[in-house]
Amino acid sequence: HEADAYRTDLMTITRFVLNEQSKYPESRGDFTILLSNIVLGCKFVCSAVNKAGLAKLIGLAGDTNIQGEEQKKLDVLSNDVFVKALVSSGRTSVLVSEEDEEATFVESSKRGKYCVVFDPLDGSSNIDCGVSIGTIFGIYTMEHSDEPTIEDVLKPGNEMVAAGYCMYGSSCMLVLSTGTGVHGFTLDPSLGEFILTHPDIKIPNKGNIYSVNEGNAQNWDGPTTKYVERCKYPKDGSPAKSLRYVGSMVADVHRTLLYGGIFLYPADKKSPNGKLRVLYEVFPMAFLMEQAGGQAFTGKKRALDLVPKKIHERSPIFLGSYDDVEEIKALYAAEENN
Ligand code: P6P
Repeated sequence: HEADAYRTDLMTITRFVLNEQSKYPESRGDFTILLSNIVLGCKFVCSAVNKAGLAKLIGLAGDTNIQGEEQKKLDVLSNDVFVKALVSSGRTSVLVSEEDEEATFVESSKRGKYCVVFDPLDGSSNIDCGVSIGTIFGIYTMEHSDEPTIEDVLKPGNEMVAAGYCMYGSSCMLVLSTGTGVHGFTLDPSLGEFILTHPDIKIPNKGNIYSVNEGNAQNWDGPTTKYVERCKYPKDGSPAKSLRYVGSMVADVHRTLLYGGIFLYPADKKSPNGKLRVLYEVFPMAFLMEQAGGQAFTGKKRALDLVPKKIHERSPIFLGSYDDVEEIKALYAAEENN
């Protein structure tokens, strides 16, 4: 019973996805195979990140190790692992990675019905100081059997069928949604399995944390400036919000998802489209936030309704607790009207 040291009804991520798949009798298990390859990539990166300090994996690209081999930076290594795992899964046709200028078109003999957009190691500038980093991914299905083209990944986020991230922190946690809620799985290194630890995550409707790089304050536009002012000096006598900013999107979004609050990467005078990338940072996190009962806004529209023109396009993003995002939407709407 519960008091046993070992729970015996281990719900691994694979079993969980197979349960989901059983709802679609016609499904041939393609998604399960795709996901198991994404999971393989996450396990590899988790192991490499945890060893990085010891194995000097964090060296800059161009260093050579004792075998005189070209020492790859961890994000380059992670990208190689994910691309190889996704291509060899035989379930993908187009891949977009933050690390690759151009999209990868899978050779016809290995093509499948999914297109995956991903950042293999987001926040990698934080590796050297041991701050949590992560992998972010989004999945589209290809609706045709012709030659794949770049149009197959230049789609609005509202056409994504699944999205998730894996955070490499004090524990390795994979947060996933296939469109029926958000579920968190923690890696048990002794089993090498991701175990369901956070079923059906829901973000609190309102939070008392705001998360933004205040260092950009001089460049913000009116609505963002007003909103952050309200967080710090509330007019209605409510307590001021806390500021929490890790500078690693996966860590900041994961905290927002579990504790509530709002994460902002606004446009500013220097970067009118903000900094975060639409396909593999904004869309997956917006997908998860909506599935968890929150929302994601670009300053102009619902983030998932953006239609990217380029694979590395950026967008401002405000995401998190439903009511908190409503407030900043009202400030942008008010500016529109005057
Ligand atoms: P800034 C990390 O480099 C990253 O891409 C995201 O993970 C993070 O949210 C953002 O940039 C931090 O940017 O300008 O605040 O350092």
